[in-house]
Amino acid sequence: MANVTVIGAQWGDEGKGKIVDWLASRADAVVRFQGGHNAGHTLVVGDTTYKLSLLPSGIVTGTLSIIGNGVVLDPWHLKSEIDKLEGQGVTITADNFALADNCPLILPLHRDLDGLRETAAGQGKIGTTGRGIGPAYEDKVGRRAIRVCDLAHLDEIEPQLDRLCAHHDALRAGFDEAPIDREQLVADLKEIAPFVLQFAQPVWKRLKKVRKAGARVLFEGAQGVLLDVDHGTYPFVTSSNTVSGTAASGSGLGHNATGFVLGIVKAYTTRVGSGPFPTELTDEVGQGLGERGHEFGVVTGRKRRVGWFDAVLVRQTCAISGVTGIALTKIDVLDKMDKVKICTGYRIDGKIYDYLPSHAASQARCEPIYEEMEGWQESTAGARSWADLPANAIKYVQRVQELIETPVALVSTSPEREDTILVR
Ligand code: 2SA
Ligand code: MG
Repeated sequence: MANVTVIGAQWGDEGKGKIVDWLASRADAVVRFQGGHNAGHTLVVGDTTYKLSLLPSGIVTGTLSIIGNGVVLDPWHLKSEIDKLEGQGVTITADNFALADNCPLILPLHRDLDGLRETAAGQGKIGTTGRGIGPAYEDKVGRRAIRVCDLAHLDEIEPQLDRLCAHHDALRAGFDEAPIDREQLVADLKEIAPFVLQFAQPVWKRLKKVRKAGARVLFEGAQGVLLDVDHGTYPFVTSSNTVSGTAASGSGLGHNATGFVLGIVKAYTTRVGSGPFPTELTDEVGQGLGERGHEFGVVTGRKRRVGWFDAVLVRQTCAISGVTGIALTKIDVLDKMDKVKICTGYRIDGKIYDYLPSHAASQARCEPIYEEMEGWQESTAGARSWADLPANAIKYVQRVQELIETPVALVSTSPEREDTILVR
């Protein structure tokens, strides 16, 4: 196996955790390159379920795990996630975990601002995870972030704090919030600094060394391409680039490091948070899919919105992200349905589209055009070979592949590691 980059090709929650875990056992290093602790990756290994939202999935198997510079890091969350995993028997040391020293920090003031804005927006809210992701990225791009490396130099932090607080105090005043308590912030940072710094280093150097030794690197994307800040359903997106190219810039490697780009695609569609969703089902069919698929957010516990498979969107995200092949997940959730539908185009204001246009209000007016297929009454759950699948399920997979113009490389038939069909 050469390097592999795993990305979500829909709105996140495609089942990346399982596939990444499956691949991590064959990789020498696993790298997170964007997002923060807004990700929710569930790993089921034997009898144990691990829920990760920040650490790379390789951590569970002891594979070298790296958080790259493209991630925004909440240091207190890092500690609590590590403590929790250690409680489950996972060992985490500087030997198997490295953190980019140029990662921007998510501070309590970012979480405050995320919450204040969402509350103020009312019906118009984005439906964020409330973890301060957006405000932290704003400060990174606005050149006023405090980064991991600054934790080693807190005695020199005042000028940086001046810039940060000038910005945030003005914003907070607009919400009638008290200014930042600088002393408290510095005291909190001082307390957490030694814990974070034991893992901090220039990870681009570590990766360079690892690659020189011929290691296979697995890049673990979070969220999905439709949540990409450029290419997603803007403004209902997250604040990072979720496309495969970010694996390079978000870890300090050249674009040629990304290798095989594996897009994770759910056999139907889900979305958590607000924003357009052309194939959304608000009836009992959607209700059934949501229940059978256990569609609840890992981080926030929110109920996910559910709909039919949208081939238009996935064709677009595969193109945008240079997807080499897809892993089709949760096909068993479609078992025992009379008919299954696939969206093949949109009608917007009377005009037919074979892609999702950029304009937000037009996206919200998309009416899906469906193709209907016969369902299958047999169970696909736990199938481990192509021959285990019912004929109509095979037809469905083949039709998906044709419509998205990208080969299916894997089919996943349960959360279990081994319930995976290798197509090629
Ligand atoms: P944010 O918090 O600023 O990144 O939110 C902005 C939008 O991005 C969506 N988003 C997600 N969508 C799906 N899964 C995500 N991770 C968790 C999970 C979510 C959870 O895997 O279950 O537990 O709720 C994730 N993270 C961000 C978010 O819903 C907003 O639409
Ligand atoms: Mg998730």
